[in-house]
Amino acid sequence: MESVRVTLSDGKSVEIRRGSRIYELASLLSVDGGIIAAKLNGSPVDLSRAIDEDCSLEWVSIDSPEGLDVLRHSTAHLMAHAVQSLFPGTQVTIGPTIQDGFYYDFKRETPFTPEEIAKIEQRMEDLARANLKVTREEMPKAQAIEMFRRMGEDYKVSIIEGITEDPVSLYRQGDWIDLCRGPHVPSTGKLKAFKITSVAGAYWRGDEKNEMLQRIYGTSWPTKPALKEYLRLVEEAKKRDHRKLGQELGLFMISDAIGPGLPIWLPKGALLRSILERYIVDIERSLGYQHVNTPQLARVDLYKRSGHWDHFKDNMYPPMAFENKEELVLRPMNCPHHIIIYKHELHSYRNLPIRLAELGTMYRYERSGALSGLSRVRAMTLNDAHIFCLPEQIQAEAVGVIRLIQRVYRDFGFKEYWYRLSLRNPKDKINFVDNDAMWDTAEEYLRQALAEVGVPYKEAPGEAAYYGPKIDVQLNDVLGHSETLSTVQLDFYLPERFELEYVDKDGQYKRPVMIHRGVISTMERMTAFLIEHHAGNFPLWLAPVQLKIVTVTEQQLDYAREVFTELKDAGWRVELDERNEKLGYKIREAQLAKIPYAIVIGDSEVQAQTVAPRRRGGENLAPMPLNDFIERLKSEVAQERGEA
Ligand code: TSB
Ligand code: ZN
Repeated sequence: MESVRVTLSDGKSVEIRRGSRIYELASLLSVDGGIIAAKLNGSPVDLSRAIDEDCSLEWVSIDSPEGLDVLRHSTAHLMAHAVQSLFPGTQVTIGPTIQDGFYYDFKRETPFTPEEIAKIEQRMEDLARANLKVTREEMPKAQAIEMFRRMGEDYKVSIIEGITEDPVSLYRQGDWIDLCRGPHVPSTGKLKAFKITSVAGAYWRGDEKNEMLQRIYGTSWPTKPALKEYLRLVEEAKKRDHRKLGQELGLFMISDAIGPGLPIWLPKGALLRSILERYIVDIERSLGYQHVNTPQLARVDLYKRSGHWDHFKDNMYPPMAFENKEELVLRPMNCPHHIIIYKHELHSYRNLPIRLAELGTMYRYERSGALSGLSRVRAMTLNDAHIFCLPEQIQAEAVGVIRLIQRVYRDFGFKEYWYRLSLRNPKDKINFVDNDAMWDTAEEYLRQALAEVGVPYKEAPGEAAYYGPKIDVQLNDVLGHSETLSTVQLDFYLPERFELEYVDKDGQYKRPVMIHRGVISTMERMTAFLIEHHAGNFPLWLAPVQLKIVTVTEQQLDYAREVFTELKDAGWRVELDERNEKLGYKIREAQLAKIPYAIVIGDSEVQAQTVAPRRRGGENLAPMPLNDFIERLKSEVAQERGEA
């Protein structure tokens, strides 16, 4: 018997008969049942793949990211199978996986009705229960084109014509077949917990000039309880969605008249934003940052010199030409502007570090499909700073920024977040500047800083900025998807490009290092996150309207106005509801607006010169003199801000 050697990911190796299937090896080694695919020499393959030569092999379990991808893609096939068996004449196009699920686009004249969707789900259940074997086959490209043409699948024909592979691989389950790279589950019975989540129109190849297709979205999980939990979280996320709450609370809007990704801050949102801005600017001043203001446009040459033009162009708006032919771009980052400020003067080692901060507005081209409310926009203002320092100051500066981030998060009420050390992809010399020694040094500094703060972190190759590695601070949303808010980036590259200098002790000119950092992130992303994190119930210190005074009748308005003025003069953000409406109605409105306190005033409060506060959640506090209430409010803010 001829045998081959398989090296497993734990370093052990086994000999098996040449031509054995991977599932045979799995049962030989009695690896557990949660395996749905494998990686053969690093490439994902089906369990039915034959092992023909010495190789390395890694198991892919159903609940790993790769396993879930296989599961979900197989569920997309199951759905397409169901659709075509129910609605002959419907053509298939593409069906990729997405976060937590998949979709499949179908060519069909009319949209699927809810009844049809229910039927599709039922048919999917039936096909899964039938436990059809899923098999892979290869076919010369020309033959595959011929086959799909005969089947009337024009889109598949055009897809195959567009790929270079020959032969192509196909997957068959029962009487249904699709072009696919795979891998897939061994049989449809592995698909146990799925649901169609929505339907939408989508253009073929995403192009508005093309015909409209019917897209069906679905989700798929290894077990029924996992599916149930996911659906529960989706409902929770919908309630907290910042786009919905932002509208209801009058915080921001997006208008087609102005453009996608260009948010408009309404009065209450603008108020919230200015609270964030003042908060962070005050702290930064106390920490030795100097604030500057620089233009949002600059000569394109500035961005050519910085390397943005080469490495970040996809995110930049094209240059605007002027009468005198000078070309200007909207800045996608603020760094080059701060660098020009640094270069404006000669610096001695004694002046460093120099910390230049700006609420810097910048513009990035983001794909329209990636835009989302305030969390991913095209016009944004970053709580930015660039620290120019000596090499021996790097660690202390980076640690200082991490500590600042921790303080801000505490004040915002964020308890769960994690650190990501974002590294280059060493093989990619295009998206990351080509200088291995520089990257190694910079990465090491950031590791040291993380070690000094003593926090755990995850490494993420390929997530660095083009100019250097970063420590990104990641926050999870309700669905467990993480997003970067704060970032600390170490940069040896831009100082080189712009020939930055300082005069050292020995009188020599030397190169400073730059740390780019954003603490609050962009005002846009932070606001989106704050809304979702607190489900619109902002902490007292952040709430755009903190207090709302409501009277039982108009009789108490004179006293209510006195209370209003006193609170306002003491710096509280307070509103007075002067309308002649029922008390219950006014209180309910204050509650819907998620205002932390309603201050109720009736005859007894006027007589006793007190106020009767009612918390957002419904709890009534005993009436008390206004000054006592103000003291309470102050200590509540102090507690929220960790100052108590
Ligand atoms: C920190 N030059 C650095 C700066 O000095 C910089 O711009 N870094 S960045 O590209 O990572 O952006 C900083 C932060 O802006 C990100 O961490 C992210 O929180 C936020 N951000 C990036 N793109 C968008 C966007 N399209 N919409 C909203 N916020 C964004
Ligand atoms: Zn920067």
